[in-house]
Amino acid sequence: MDAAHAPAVCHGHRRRWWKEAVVYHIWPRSFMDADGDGIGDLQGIIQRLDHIAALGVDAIWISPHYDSPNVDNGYDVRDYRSVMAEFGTMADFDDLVASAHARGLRLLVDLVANHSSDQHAWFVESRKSKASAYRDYYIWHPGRDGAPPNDWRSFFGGSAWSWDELSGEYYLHLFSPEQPDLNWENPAVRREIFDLMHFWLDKGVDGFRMDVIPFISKDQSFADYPPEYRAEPHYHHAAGPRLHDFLKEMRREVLDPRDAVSIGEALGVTTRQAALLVDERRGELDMLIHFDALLVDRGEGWRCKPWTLPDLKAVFAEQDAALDHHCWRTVCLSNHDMPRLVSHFGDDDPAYRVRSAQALATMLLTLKGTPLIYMGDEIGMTNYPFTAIDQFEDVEARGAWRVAVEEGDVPPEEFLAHMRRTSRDNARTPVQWDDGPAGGFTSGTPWFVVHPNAADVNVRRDRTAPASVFRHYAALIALRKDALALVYGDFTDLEPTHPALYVYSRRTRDDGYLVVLNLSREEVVYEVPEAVRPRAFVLGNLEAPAADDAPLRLAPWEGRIYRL
Ligand code: TEU
Repeated sequence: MDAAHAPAVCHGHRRRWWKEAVVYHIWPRSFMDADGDGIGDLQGIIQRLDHIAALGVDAIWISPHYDSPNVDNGYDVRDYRSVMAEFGTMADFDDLVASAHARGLRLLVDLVANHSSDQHAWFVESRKSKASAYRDYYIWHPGRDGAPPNDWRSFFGGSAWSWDELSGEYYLHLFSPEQPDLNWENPAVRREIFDLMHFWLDKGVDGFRMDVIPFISKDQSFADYPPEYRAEPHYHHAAGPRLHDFLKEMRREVLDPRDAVSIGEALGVTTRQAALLVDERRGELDMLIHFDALLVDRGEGWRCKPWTLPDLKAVFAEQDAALDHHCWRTVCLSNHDMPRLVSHFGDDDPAYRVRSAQALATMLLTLKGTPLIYMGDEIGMTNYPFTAIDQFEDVEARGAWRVAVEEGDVPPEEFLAHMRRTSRDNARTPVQWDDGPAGGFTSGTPWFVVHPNAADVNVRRDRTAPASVFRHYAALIALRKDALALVYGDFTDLEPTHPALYVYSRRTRDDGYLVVLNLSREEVVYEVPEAVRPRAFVLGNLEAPAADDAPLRLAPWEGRIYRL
């Protein structure tokens, strides 16, 4: 059916392109280097657009491409209207938009609007004096009794307030001191942000991924954390009093008039609050990047904690209960802040790496929501074997080390054991394109370590291997294109407590699929419940099962999709 005649509603959901889309996320610094300086760039992305298009995805989101001193790799923006020099020029950006669109790929950019760089002209002016016209662009406070105004902590270690010697006040930074928080209470700041969004929409971008957007509204009493939030302050920061007003204004001023899609990064948003942010009748955001699944094995800060498959399944079940047909969501199992997908939820032992990456791909592309694929996961790239703190590049890792090991009493070995599993740097090693020097990422010296397994795990090899992660992604995406039930169908978890299997159905009134995933190293025998007797096997990561395969006999990390 052609789109013009397609019904505008499917199974109770308003049909929108971004609900049916699959999004590919690029962290430009480590994607592909075209000019040999060792740093990924926009021309590198253009060179590899055919790889992305071959996956069958519909849109690309690029992490920040703006001019930045790179204290936090681009999430500290110095100039919102220019391109980071290492990544190229504005002409390269225009080229990227045109080249992506020519392949039917939409382009989303990252909006980092909770904070800027301390080198942004606004902050440079703001800190000059209390009388500066830009003073109220940021959040200044005289402090209380010679100490910071409250107990708020930076996500990167230490107090969230820094004393500014020159102008004699504290300023707020929920992230590093080089990332001062913008003051959204000031209408001029909101105007600036909306204007720069128009600037990029004028360039042809199709929407935004919005960095820590729930943090933009601050409790103006600047009181200490309420006791119940002290251990998990992100829940406090994400519940500011004017958040919904600010988002509605942004929607009115920018997103609706330009028909731009919005994906809010939602650290600290509870599942119940999520519904308020994405209910389409309220006019705020289109969808969120939810953290409960990503953090299912995370203790405080950099610590990991044990998790079970039922814990993970409970997250998706809870989301499903909270988000009705007026709401939409993403499925995000990895990104530039998280460990590698196969190392996190799969099994990166060479014996199971490919198969478990394929099983997880099946989950990512058949759960309910718009799937976000993080670069490199489509070939099953793995965590890096870090052994010492000086191998880490990330401001978060270094800040955590300072607080835990240098100023605290955590033994270095304990810190490193956790960090190997949780560090953001795992996802930031260069994409491995082939088995040549630097994994084919650059002809120069790569800015960051290349994984030692690049000779085995690389795009060229994976795409032609008998068992390919890439081809499995492509097959799943192709299946999804023709299967509205996998997009809009009801989600039902059939075995919420099973320790190894994830079994769920996706059903509309007249169509349906059954997904059976063995997320373990053991073979599992499974009797499918009467109510969901599958009619036909559709897709799996192993040989098609025999027709009389009942009960199902699932090999380690086997994933199958059946038609109901
Ligand atoms: O991330 C916010 C965020 O969720 C992280 O602090 C995350 O919880 C942590 O890194 C997990 O280890 C966004 C960006 O995605 C991140 O790259 C930036 O550093 C951060 O905001 C500040 O802009």
